[in-house]
Amino acid sequence: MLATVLVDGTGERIRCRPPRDRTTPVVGDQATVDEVGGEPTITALSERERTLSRPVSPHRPLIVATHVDRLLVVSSVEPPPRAGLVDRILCAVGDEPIEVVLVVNKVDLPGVEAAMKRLAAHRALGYAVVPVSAARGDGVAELRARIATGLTVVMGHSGVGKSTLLNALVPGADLVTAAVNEKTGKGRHTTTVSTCHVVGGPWPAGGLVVDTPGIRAFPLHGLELTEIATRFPGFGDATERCRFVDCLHETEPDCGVQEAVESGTLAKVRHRAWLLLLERIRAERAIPTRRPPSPRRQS
Ligand SMILES: Nc1nc2c(ncn2[C@@H]2O[C@H](COP(=O)(O)OP(=O)(O)OP(=O)(O)O)[C@@H](O)[C@H]2O)c(=O)[nH]1
Ligand SMILES: [Mg+2]
Ligand SMILES: [Zn+2]
Repeated sequence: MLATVLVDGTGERIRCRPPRDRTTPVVGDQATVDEVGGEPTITALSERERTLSRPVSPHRPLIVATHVDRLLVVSSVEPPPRAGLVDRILCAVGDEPIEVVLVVNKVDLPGVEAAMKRLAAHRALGYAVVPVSAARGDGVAELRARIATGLTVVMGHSGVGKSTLLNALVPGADLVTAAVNEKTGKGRHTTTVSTCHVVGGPWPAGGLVVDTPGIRAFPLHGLELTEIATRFPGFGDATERCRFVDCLHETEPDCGVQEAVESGTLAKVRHRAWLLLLERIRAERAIPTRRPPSPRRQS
């Protein structure tokens, strides 16, 4: 399959043959292109960093893009934001230096306050929560300015209006959109492949923004429970104060996270959100609930 390469300086798009070693180029790869046998061919790809993957398969994460500067996690007033998905995505980002912006679309619909409330705990943790309406235009110009440089990836459930928002941000993007199912209120998984668009001025002065297919499930394959526990947004260095290195912050003694809740430095809702995520991931992976560690025998 040929890959499209944007040429630095001119912004020209050229169709290139993939590298000989059969690496599949992904969005954001920085490619060296040479003429090989009279055809433009990618001869080298720079090392990937700030890579965003969707952990859809236990065997192979699906790379969404690399050299990502910014991630817009899009939710909407209807269907309403799911804080659990936001947490999973944030766990996948881990400590990669990628700016995360939580976008709440469709603020032209009733129920804005309730929708914003669902992300209040994340806002309290310091994440930017940006209300927009792709349909009516609220917040669109501000968001366009925010993504005018660097590589931005747009992710979220089906039907939240990611493609509609991109159409508003990038005149001429012409992405296909579709109404959510009236009965279930869910999206129809209209977007099936990621697409990349230039925004805020011609490349390379402008930015790039990537539309992605709606998320069905975000199972965090490839991450152990303890790793997810360390990455859980808001826990910060509280996890470093746990007595057990494999602490899952449930009922273990001397747990930094439980202590942070007790002392009021960590919101109770965040601990509850963690316990819920843990329970769900255990169910998805068919991992039995761990018994609390037995107390040391007195001698
Ligand atoms: N009221 C309102 N509806 C919107 C807004 N943005 C998008 N929609 C509608 O929401 C529905 C879904 O929009 P899409 O852009 O297809 O959603 P998507 O997130 O790209 O969905 P997938 O491609 O399936 O992941 C469409 O009917 C849009 O018209 C908005 O700001 N307000
Ligand atoms: Mg779409
Ligand atoms: Zn702990």
